Amino acid sequence: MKALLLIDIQPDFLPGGRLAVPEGDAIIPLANALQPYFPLVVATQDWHPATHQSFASQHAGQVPFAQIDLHGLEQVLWPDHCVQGSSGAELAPALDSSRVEVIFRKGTDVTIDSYSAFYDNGHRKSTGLADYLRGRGVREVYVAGLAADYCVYYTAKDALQEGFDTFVIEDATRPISPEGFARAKEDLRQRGGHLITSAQVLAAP
Ligand code: VGL
Ligand code: ZN
Repeated sequence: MKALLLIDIQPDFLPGGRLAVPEGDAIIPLANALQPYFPLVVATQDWHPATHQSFASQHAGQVPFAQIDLHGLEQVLWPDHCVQGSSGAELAPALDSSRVEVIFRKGTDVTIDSYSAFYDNGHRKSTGLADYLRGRGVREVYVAGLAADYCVYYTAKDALQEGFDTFVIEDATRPISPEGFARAKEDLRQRGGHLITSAQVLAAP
């Protein structure tokens, strides 16, 4: 049983959004075309309280994209984004959500960021996604969405660690940093992950 994970396809990560990923909107037609090929589609939302400590605005004298130590973890400081209940935090209106069975929200704890759809960045709290997928008989996880070098990468890494056969659909994601995504892909390959294209999924029997 295969599941498609649609990671953080939200207006704040699209061009014009508060943490825009270059060409992030280009993945939406693919995300829509891919869904009918999967018996289970799960979406995630980055879903931060307005005072989330990953926001540069919460640290005096800091600017977005600086790195700090946050309670013992390396943290990139971001522009305010995906604030709970704001329009930028909704699922992107162009994303077909009719087949999305469940939405997992992450990043809700004010003190810790959560790139992965499975765990916070300290691997302290589970979102319940792994058990949900296992409960549905899922063995193969396909990952698409934003951003390739952050939430898609960390989700794929945890999926591998949780024992799922893991595929990142390369043309259905876009990075914040191309160099960061190149490193992420190398790491995922070394961990046994697969990088594929949407055409390979759409051509499957
Ligand atoms: C993300 C940075 C901060 C992502 C979320 O969805 O990749 N990146 N929050
Ligand atoms: Zn975030």
